[in-house]
Amino acid sequence: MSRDLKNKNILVVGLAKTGIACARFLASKGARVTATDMRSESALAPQLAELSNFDINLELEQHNQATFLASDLIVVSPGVPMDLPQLAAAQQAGVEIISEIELAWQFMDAPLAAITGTNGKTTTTTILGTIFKHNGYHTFVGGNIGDPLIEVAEFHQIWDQVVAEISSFQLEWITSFRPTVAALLNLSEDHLDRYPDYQAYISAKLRIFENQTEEDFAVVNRDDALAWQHAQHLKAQLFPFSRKHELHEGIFCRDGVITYRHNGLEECFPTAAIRLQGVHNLENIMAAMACALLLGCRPDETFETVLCFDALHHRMEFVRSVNGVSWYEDSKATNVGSVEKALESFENITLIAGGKDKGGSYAPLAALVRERVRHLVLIGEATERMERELGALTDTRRATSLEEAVLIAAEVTAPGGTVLMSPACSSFDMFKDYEERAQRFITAVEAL
Ligand code: UMA
Ligand code: ADP
Repeated sequence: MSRDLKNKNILVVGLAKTGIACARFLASKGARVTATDMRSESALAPQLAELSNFDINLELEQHNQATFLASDLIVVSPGVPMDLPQLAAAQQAGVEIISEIELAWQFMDAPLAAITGTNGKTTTTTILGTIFKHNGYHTFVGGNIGDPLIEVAEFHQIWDQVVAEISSFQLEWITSFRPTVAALLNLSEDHLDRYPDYQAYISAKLRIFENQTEEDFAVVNRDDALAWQHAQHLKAQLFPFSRKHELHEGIFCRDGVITYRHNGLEECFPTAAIRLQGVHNLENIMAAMACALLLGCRPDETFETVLCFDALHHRMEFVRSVNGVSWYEDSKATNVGSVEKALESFENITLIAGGKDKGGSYAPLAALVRERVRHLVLIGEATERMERELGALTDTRRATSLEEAVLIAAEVTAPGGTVLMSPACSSFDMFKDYEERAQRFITAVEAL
């Protein structure tokens, strides 16, 4: 599939990873490209260097309404909010507006497996990409996971399979984006600093199924009541995965065996030798296996990959043991849903949490905090609200830095306990990103 971009006036909004890749791609297709970003030339110096060989107009430190209105097409980066007034005006004037994944889709020839959900996207996307590669497919893995999806079309390669991690932000401006297999892992509150309410976030996520037809598949978590409820009226063939229900059509786990059933065919896989820990990872594995098998992978190679797969960094990762206390780092747990899974995985916990508040409720953690968290150490902007919602349930302390939180946790945790940094918040109040937060935690724990 492709469309003619030659001599079209195209505006790229946002000039970080996504915008740079889009501007490069559009210019290479002969479009007249303008790129706009609220940041200054000096702040964008590294990004602009990547565009030095391309003829691209820049409009920096502003979003000029006239440019939006004069464009034939606008391509929006995921980090740009949908309610930007210039976008509203352009939409009203009939200018075509798309997201970068929509542009990528319009230039993609390979089957597309797209993974969304509040948690587990990166893990599932990575497992699936690895399965495809192990099956001998030339595979592109990208999207929210890091490499913009448009790169699939940029480098003139012929791909056998494309695996995309898809966020709600990326789905906001799609028009025809149509995955051959789309997976919805779960739904819980997140990004309420961007969306007016939870329903708006859910609606954005569900758009992953919007353009699918009965030829396509929707892989959905049967055990997530909300996801399952929303999946009942999809056009695509529904292919559930479950840890709790036996399924006639779908993939499920019972008594240590994963069973895949499709069109009367059955394959069984014993789980005992799987290295990836945690019930949530079993869900990620089943979702990835369903996508792979539906897209033609061989069962043996598929499961071989699963058996060899280890946890990704910063997702419930063991750091070290000190004086009988185990220290775990789960910096990627930036919402309540992911912290729930971490708390379910341990007992006798000292929980280090907090950071930049995303506007959701912490109340869903209350029962687990009461039952399993002996000490709660809070950091960052969310401290007050977390203390209000959870502080009465356990011994709760405040720290002014992550390093201080580590020292407090070391002091209060008895041998046999677990210290878990699983913040339930994003990191941007105190750190560059979740990786820096993880590294600072690891350094502080190593220093104990
Ligand atoms: N900007 C404007 N005007 C605005 C808002 C932003 O000009 O009104 C500019 C900023 O100054 C900045 C640029 O837009 O220069 C930022 O664009 P971006 O946030 O889309 O950044 P990218 O580097 O292109 O990263 C995006 C995704 N970022 C977000 O969704 C916020 C990356 O996901 C993704 O890996 C990348 O595209 C490649 O696809 C990150 C993320 O945090 C990891 N995602 C969220 C999450 O996982 O929770 C959804
Ligand atoms: P995402 O890309 O959706 O943020 P990751 O795979 O990066 O997902 O994991 C983010 C956090 O969510 C980590 O703390 C991880 O332990 C947790 N997690 C992973 N898979 C799941 C799942 N299926 N359900 C709930 N939490 C999960």
